[in-house]
Amino acid sequence: MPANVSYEFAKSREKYNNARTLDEKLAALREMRKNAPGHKGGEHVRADISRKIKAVKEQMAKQAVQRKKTSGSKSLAVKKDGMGQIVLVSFPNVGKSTILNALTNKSVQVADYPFTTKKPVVGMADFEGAKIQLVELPGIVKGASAGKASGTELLSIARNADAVVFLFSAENVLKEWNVLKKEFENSFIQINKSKPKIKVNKSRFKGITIAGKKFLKMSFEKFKELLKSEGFHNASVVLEEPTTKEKLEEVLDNRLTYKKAFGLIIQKNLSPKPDEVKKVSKFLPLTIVSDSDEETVKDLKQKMFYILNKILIWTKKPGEEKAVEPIALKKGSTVDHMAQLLHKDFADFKFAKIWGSGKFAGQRVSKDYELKHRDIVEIYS
Ligand SMILES: Nc1nc2c(ncn2[C@@H]2O[C@H](COP(=O)(O)OP(=O)(O)OP(=O)(O)O)[C@@H](O)[C@H]2O)c(=O)[nH]1
Ligand SMILES: [Mg+2]
Repeated sequence: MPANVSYEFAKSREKYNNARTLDEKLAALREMRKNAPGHKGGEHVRADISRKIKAVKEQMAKQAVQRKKTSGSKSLAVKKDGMGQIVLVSFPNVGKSTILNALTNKSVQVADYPFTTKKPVVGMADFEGAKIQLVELPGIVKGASAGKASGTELLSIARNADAVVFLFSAENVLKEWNVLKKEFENSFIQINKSKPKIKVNKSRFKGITIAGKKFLKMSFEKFKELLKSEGFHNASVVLEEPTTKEKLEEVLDNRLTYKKAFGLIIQKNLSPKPDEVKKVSKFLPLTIVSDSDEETVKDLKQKMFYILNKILIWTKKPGEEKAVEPIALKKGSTVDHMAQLLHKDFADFKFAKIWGSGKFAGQRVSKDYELKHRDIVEIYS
């Protein structure tokens, strides 16, 4: 029987099982250690956590050595920079370079023929003093996911990005979307879909445990069978939404990745057909662009910032002006998250003062205060 563990422990274990990097793993393990059952029966749990921490640290050391050896080797992903990476995706000759140039200080060649851009091009767009990284991918065509026109490489860059902006020719919105949609689906990139709130984690305890059983929309026997067929003989499962067979299969398919996206209809001569716009906007919010003027640029940056799901915060020292450059945090971050990110010396700070979202300027707030976009924060350690 599994040991009786707290909700906090289960949550941190879930973080551990979902951690993608060694850093994330280590952080989650430390949290698990904090929340581990303190009673005598919890001894083996605590010992196991310690073993895992040791192993992760060893892996980190190995990786550091490996990185040194292989630095310089090519990767398909474009190295991330700024607060988030957004890929510009379209058929050839739609208007990606025009948008990239308008939003960044790039001057990529723009021309009225397909495949003007032959390699991914990176530019940084300024947003309120922070930077959004834009990557123009060379045109994507039908068959890209099977390798046509370097499609596999291009789609793997999209896969690694934080969000996607699709561009469409006004006269062919629906046709182009149908092709791009298919190529992304074939590459297991889910556009504007949310990952089901179902967590399946391998467990070192025997059997299958389930939290949130009221959400199970199939027999427990079927459920176990499906898990076993995917190699989960011992697992702990947390359900936070109605769980059908299809949803569970989706969660067990680790090829899938989820991206937020919006679409731009580039209007040159013809206007888009309203029925096509209506159909495509079921999948993507769409905006018509006919000119890269100042107002359009401002609006596009705002939309890009919005899909990155971040907030910008400025730090400040007592009696001084706010910092020039903001820091970007995930929406929903607290003062504590910010302090952890800034410096280890701030890890045990006493309190903070907030200008912006507080009730009044310089309001004293606690560690778990949720920051809002454009807040200015002073930390007292
Ligand atoms: N009228 C008008 N023409 C545009 C607009 N955006 C792009 N174009 C024209 O469309 C053509 C292609 O533009 P690019 O920006 O090179 O398109 P691209 O998607 O980068 O093209 P490839 O790199 O070849 O895939 C050029 O002739 C542009 O001048 C726009 O907003 N309005
Ligand atoms: Mg181009």
